[in-house]
Amino acid sequence: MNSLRAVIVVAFGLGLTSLESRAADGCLPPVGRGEALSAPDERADTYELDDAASIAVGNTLYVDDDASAGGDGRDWSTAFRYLQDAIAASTNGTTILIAGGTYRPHMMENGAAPFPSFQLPSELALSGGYAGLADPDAPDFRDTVQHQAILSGDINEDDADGFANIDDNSVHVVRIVVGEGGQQPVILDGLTITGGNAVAASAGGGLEVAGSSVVVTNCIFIANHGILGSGMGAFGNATVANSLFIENSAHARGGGAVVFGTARFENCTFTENTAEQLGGAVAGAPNSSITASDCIFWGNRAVNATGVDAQVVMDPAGEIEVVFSCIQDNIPGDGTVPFGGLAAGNVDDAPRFVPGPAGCFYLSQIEAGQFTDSPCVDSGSGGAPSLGFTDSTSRS
Ligand SMILES: [Ca+2]
Ligand SMILES: [Ca+2]
Ligand SMILES: [Ca+2]
Repeated sequence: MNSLRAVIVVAFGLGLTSLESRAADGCLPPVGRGEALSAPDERADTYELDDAASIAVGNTLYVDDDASAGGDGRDWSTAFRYLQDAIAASTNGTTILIAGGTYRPHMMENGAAPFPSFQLPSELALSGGYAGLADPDAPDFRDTVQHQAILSGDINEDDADGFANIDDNSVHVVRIVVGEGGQQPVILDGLTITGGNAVAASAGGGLEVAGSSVVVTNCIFIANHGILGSGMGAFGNATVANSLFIENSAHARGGGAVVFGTARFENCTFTENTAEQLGGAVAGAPNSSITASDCIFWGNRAVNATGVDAQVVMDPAGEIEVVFSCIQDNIPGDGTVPFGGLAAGNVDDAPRFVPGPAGCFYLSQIEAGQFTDSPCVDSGSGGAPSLGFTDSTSRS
């Protein structure tokens, strides 16, 4: 079946959000023929971008928060304990495999890290969700929900609900900087990024794309804060696929993301993000460019907006194209979305989220056992297999 996307992973054990309570508040009950939703091993946990960047073949380093001190990162059995040590040991083309666990940017083997952020130069790839030392017989087993790799800016481990105790947090949990090796993008795959507080720097609490470019797949941006673009601030070039932006909060615009450069979103879900002005989900700055396809922008809030601007807002001097996406506007269900002539294929009905293994972001679907189909089922730009979903899941 064709499908307007959906997302995989979610935040187990983050402590900053209650998925169970959200399910009770806003999630449709999983009615229907039993379990309904995809088992973890049925989820499409990879997403192939048409023009996905390939990085130069380099060495592989291993990180696991359960590792002993003094590892060299050359294998799971000698993994680095801290992600910062792996980044420091990386060269152009290094891929860093990250086992399930929580990683905070101030921690290094020999004292505090030089930056309270994970600063990533060009041509580096971070891949999370591996079993690592939790399963010595199969450390390469990967499931980004079961073995969630959390990059957290909550340095003092004291964050609480309502963005309490975040003054001490990382300004940017992850920063993409222009490296010496070239302009190949950084790749982030299968990570949960949380606890950034960019108020001191304005944008990009979770991820700041300060220069160069980034390709993000299968990631979750949750509970980041800032003035603009609390989940992601893209000053360079960002391609984000099959990822979830949830419960990020901005004082001004772009609770989920702000774009100053260029961003392309594919198969992403934005929900429960907030902004005190406009663009609860995404905001574009003057001269920026945003393309979104097969995305869901639903249930985000902006104090100064009641219509589609509460979800997505673009400066008049920028360019935006949102197609084959589900967007909440001021008149839901009338079949039109106020994005001018660019609104091809968009849906303005509620996506009917139901809970699944990763949280309440799955689409109600008869084929998956619910009584009704989400209006987003069979609404995507292409067939599920062409979007990388090859198994029969709630998203197919
Ligand atoms: Ca671990
Ligand atoms: Ca804190
Ligand atoms: Ca409408």
